[in-house]
Amino acid sequence: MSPDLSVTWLGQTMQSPLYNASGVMCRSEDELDAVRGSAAGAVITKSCTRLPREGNPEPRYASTSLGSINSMGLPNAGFRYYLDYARRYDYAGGKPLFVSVAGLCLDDNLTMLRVLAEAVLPCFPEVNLSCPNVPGKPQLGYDIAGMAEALEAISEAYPRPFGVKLPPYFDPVHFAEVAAVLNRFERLAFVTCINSIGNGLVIDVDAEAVVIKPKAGLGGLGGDYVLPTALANVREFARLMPAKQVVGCGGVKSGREAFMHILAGARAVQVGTCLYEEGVGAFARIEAELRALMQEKGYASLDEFRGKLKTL
Ligand code: HRO
Repeated sequence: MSPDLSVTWLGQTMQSPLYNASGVMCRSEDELDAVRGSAAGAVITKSCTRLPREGNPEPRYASTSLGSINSMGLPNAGFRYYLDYARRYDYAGGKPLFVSVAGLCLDDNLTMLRVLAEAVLPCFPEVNLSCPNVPGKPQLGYDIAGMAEALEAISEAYPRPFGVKLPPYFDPVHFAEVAAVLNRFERLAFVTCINSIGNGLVIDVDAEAVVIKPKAGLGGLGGDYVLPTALANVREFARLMPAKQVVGCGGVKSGREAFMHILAGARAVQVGTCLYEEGVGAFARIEAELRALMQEKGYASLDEFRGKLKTL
């Protein structure tokens, strides 16, 4: 029998654990519909601000042999656009909808979350605490006290389950401090690990130049560069926050990386750089590869190996 890739969480069942990482194939209704119409198990919108934004000057995305660098700068159609999409969304179709919000200040996040709460829709907000690309705006996820204060206000503004998108952390002390803060918030149901590794620098040797225009070439790294860091964050947060769900994001380009994320403890898995490069056909391919790997290993369901990574 073919292995079952379904996953039940947040009171919903997804037929596949895979969906798009916020930022990829999710800025316009057409892109969102393309993800929904693909083999993806869910859909997430582009992180939105209260008002529409053009984002940073181009070129602002470049692919490299090891992944990608981006400094998009939050180009998005504005909160109302994604709210309207969420109002029209076919929830009965069995693909949960996540709405990513990335206000430029706490008040903007609270305003958007209050409106979303009043709309009483079955979608789930993912609050982006980790955009590395807005000049002059540091990532809130790296200010642990500031993040705790923000979460107090967010928990009040949004009375139903929500999630946060975290930046990558690189030190066990930070994993523990962040987990201790997040564990205090009962309605915080999931954390997505990780956003891009912020402010990397890719250099084109021939041109002796950077490859993207904003921030003198600094940008968030995705793809192969980030896989081990993503897995470390997934494993550590899954271990330190047993009452929360962890969504893995980073370096997934085949069934093998999807398997690794789930083995490290991920409930669901987002695909970013690979989706950008390959398009929505990536979901069916990665799912087929994950099924084949599970079959080879004798696993019939994701529950049989999720979080069961062995140590030596
Ligand atoms: O739009 C972006 O530049 C962007 C965002 Cl919001 C984010 O969260 N992560 C990223 O790599 N790029």
